[in-house]
Amino acid sequence: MEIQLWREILDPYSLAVNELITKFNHIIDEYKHAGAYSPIEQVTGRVKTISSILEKSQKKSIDLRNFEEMIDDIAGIRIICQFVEDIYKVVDIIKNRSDMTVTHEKNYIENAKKSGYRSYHMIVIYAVETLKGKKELQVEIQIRTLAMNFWSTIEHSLAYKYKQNMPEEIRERLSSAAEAILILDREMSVVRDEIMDAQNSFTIKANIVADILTNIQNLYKVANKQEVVRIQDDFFRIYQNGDQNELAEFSHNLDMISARYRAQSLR
Ligand code: 0O2
Repeated sequence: MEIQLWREILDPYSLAVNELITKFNHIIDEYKHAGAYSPIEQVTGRVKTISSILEKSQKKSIDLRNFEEMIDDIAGIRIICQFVEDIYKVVDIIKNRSDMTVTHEKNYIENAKKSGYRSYHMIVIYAVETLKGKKELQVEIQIRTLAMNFWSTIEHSLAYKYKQNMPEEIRERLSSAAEAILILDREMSVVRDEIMDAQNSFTIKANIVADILTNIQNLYKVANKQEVVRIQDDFFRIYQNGDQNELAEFSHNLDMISARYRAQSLR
């Protein structure tokens, strides 16, 4: 097949990957703006290379005329979570979306692969709009924790290096590293609530501070300078005390002062 033809076939997959990365990043933003903990930590994506498609087709005896149907991970999205519990939340989010339909699921977390690989895989049908019209594509979404991702990245490069001939010693080490990763994920789950509380209050505080700073900045344009300097000093004092409730109350009062100035400027 000519390179130009490959490009035409693979272009919509690039579009799907880009759109989905944007959409999943938007979910992270929505959680952040609501001051809530996001079950998604990071999103990446890729389109399989032509050589990798050819390699997989050969390995699985796939007729190249049917490769789009037979290879379900031409477009791949990887979602990284902090905790195992988050993975199932992301699975639910994906199942409830109206812009993709789940066709297959593989839970390699409950049923780890022989290699020790753990991850949750979903194949979804996702539609993109091209100049030739709507095209429905298969996209593989891999969802895993930071720890699982660490292991699988290392295993993937070693498996690539050794192909079928991975030395037994390395295989054993990888297997015990997979055990360690499993224990690490379990430990993390135990302290999850505490970690989430800390992260939540950090995000809420950061949002309050951002609101206060925006208000003070706007007040400089309309209010008496001395009053703004006094407000700013009050803010620094409260900020240094570190009390979140006091900061929230200060932010609320500042909102009212700003509203008063806005009303005055409209008169
Ligand atoms: P790449 O280079 O990541 O794209 P199946 O026919 O269902 O048994 P299939 O179609 O390969 O096998 O599906 P599966 O098992 O769900 O694996 C799909 C992808 O999961 C792989 O894509 C890998 O990305 C990842 N994966 C699966 N098993 C392992 C493993 O043991 N170690 C690591 N590191 N990753 C794994 P590709 O096309 O193999 O590779």
